[in-house]
Amino acid sequence: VAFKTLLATAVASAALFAAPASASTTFFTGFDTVDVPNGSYINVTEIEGWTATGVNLIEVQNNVAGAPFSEPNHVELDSTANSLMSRVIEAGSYVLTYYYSPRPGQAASTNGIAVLLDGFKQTNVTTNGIANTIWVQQTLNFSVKKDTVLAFAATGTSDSFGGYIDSVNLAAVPEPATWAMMIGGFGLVGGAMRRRRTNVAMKLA
Ligand SMILES: [Ca+2]
Ligand SMILES: [Ca+2]
Repeated sequence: VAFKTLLATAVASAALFAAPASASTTFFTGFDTVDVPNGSYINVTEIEGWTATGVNLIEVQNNVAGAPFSEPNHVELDSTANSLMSRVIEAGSYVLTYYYSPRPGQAASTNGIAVLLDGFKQTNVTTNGIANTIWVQQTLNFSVKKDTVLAFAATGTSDSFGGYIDSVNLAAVPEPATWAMMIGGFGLVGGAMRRRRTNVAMKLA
């Protein structure tokens, strides 16, 4: 194998590492860029790329009924009634992580938060609230083949008391085809390097 071929293969492998073959959406939203007075809350139609769908808004709380996961704010989706916030993501394979807490002092029957893809429920989490927030990380792995609406929605009793979310992160993972190409690329480089070492060893002998 010519060194130029080796180099080209190595560069191709590096390029695959740097940029997955297909476009994909990544973001982090901690809901901390909106000014909310400490000990208070506001209802908004949009925050950090998320948009409220329907008449019910997104409630942004700053230490008004429990502490956030990341200071100073977190979101409650049962604002005045069960609400939903969404955004469009590109085709790709993803790992979605977010922190969930029940609202302190409220029952599991009113604290649900669901994740939806194009309106189809993927997961739903709810627990009983205690004296303060109990933040637990949630993880969802999924793949979508086209532009898709990713949404969080309040579930359970619609009564202005609901589950909380904070520190939402969407990361892209390489498609299986990309992995196969990367592994193939490394195999070529590794094989060529082994052959080259063998040649050097033979010359030395
Ligand atoms: Ca936060
Ligand atoms: Ca509720």
